[in-house]
Amino acid sequence: MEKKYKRTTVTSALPYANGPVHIGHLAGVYVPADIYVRYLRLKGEDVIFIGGSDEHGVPVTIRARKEGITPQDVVDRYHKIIKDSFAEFGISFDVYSRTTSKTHHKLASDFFRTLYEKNEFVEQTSEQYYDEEAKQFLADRYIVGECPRCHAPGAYGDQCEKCGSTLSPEELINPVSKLSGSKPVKRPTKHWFLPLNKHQDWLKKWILEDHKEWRPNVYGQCKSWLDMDLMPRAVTRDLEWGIPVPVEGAEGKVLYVWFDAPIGYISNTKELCDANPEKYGNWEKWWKDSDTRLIHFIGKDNIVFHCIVFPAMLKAEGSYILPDNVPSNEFLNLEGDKISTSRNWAVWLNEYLVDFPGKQDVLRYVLTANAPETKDNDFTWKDYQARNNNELVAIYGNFINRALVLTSKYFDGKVPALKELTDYDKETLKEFADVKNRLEQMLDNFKFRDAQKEAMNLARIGNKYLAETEPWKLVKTDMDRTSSILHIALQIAANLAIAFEPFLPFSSEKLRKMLNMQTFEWNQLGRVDLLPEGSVLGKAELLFEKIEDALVDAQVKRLHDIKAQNEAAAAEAEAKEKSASWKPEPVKEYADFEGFEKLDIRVGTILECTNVPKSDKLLKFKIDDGMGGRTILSGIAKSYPNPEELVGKQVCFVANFKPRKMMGLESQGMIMSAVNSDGKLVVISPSKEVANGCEVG
Ligand code: B3M
Ligand code: ZN
Repeated sequence: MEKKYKRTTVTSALPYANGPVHIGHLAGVYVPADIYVRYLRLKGEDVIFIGGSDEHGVPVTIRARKEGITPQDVVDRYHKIIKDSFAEFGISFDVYSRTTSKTHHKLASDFFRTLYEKNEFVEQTSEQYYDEEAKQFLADRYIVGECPRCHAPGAYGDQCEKCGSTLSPEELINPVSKLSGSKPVKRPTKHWFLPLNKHQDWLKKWILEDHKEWRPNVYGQCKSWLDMDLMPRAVTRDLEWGIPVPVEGAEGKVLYVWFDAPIGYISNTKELCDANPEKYGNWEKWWKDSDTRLIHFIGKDNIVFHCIVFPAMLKAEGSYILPDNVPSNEFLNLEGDKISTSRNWAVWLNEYLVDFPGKQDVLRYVLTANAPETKDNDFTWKDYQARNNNELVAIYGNFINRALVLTSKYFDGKVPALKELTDYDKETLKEFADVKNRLEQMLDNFKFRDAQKEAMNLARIGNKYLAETEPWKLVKTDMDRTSSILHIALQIAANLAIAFEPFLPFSSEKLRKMLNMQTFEWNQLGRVDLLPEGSVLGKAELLFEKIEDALVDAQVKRLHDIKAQNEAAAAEAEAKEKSASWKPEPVKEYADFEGFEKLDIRVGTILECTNVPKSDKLLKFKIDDGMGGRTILSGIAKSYPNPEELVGKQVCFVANFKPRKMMGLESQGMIMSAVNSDGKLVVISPSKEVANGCEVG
């Protein structure tokens, strides 16, 4: 339902302050939110943009334990890094605060108490795992054990990272506490639950009937939840890090991070308004006035919390408005693989800024051009380079540069006069008449990808206009015509500065200065009298510069190296796992001596040992067998990455196997080896040197 509104509260998911942010965060949440907010601001609408760090929850405590520092140290470090990255990328929050703030602790605590006093919770005592050595209840992530589905060791109490199954700690086979390594025991503990089942009916109507306009991915996920029976959800935890549960009998318990985090949006609004009441007014109007529109920008893994759980909390409290839309993106992959913090498979914003200084807009552009609005999408460095060189530089930048340089050269840097319009001029300008409407259509519907494409189309029109009218040639013969052409080109440039502002704020600001534009409003879009004749332009600078191969090749190589490291680490872990659970094979049935005697086993010295071309399994051995020598092929290449290390060693081999051909080579026997506990093969040698060709028996 479209609603009439007076102001808009825009929130963007609060990132966990347990690591820096990467391009996936930017593409999924912060760039789209920022585009939207900048657009509304340009339109002169009343809007606030709320951000902040999510500083509670188990991941923070895990990181702290790993590094031997306090959770507060962890969040202090990453809050700063994240906040700085956002500022550098021009994410224009009105406030970026944190959930460890005093304001938030009080507000979240009061919120809980209100619901408690209104009887909106149900209390339930259940058995939970407890670590008797560490003397504390165990969060799901603190319990590991064998996965009940794929039987991999080391699965977490909430998820097996091997097979991806969602688990509960009770399902783990042989659970162990990560804190002390001891076996956890069950203990009763009381918690407060939000009975989502009580809210199911109105949620169903509110989303499935009244918000059919939500993005299909969001609507679809909500529907699959609402088609099932919703269950009460625990909103408290036995944990030390968090906001204490403010009721009696809740000692040692804190609010569940997903209960306090969305309230962080409200706390941060309050902090903003309290600090600057003249500008922002009372915080409550942003959250409790039915003339306010509330929009949450989030990633797809947060949909249920923002569309079902948080609205149920707000409704239960009673005085708040509900979100009008929750534009959620799908995921961005990197070079074909899922972005992963633990595997370091990411482009970290703080690192990007070091490697590509001043190129914030380029990344913003590429992430929007490729935004995962309706499905997961892929970021590749080649595409990044191509979009910069072929679009930003070759179209937008080239057009602006030509218009400004020609004006400076032939008209002394002053906007030349419009003398006369040709049909072609009129046709070109006509394309601009409707630009404002077209862009609004897209932006109002959160179609940022399409909107940016449309803006780039305008640049394309400008570029084509100059290419076809060729003012650099006309200047010799027809100064009047040149004057008109550049006048028009400059008006197009002014339009581009406005149209691109939400997407490429740094470049728009640069262009605004180059064009010496005083006013800068969305409403001016489509007008062709933005730069009056005679007005003096600023200095022409390049808006974008070409990105050379070396720069992106270095990034691809970095990722390549990370992948190789990850694969080596995984192989090592797998081998370790294999040896840990290894047991000798059961002994085979009795065999008779004659059977054994048929095999002719001898000792020989390895003279040469090399890889067989085009085979990753086979090694080729030249053996001194005391009888003139022989060649044997053996499938042990994976166990001996440096085959030359075997040269000079004696080995046992079966000498009387019928020769057979492999990869076009004849093998005369079989090298004997032991299969080790890690699956690797080890060749068998006599314990002291013996004569080549002697028998083993
Ligand atoms: N911190 C999860 C995340 O970063 C969570 C979002 C909270 S929004 C209130 O994906
Ligand atoms: Zn599993």
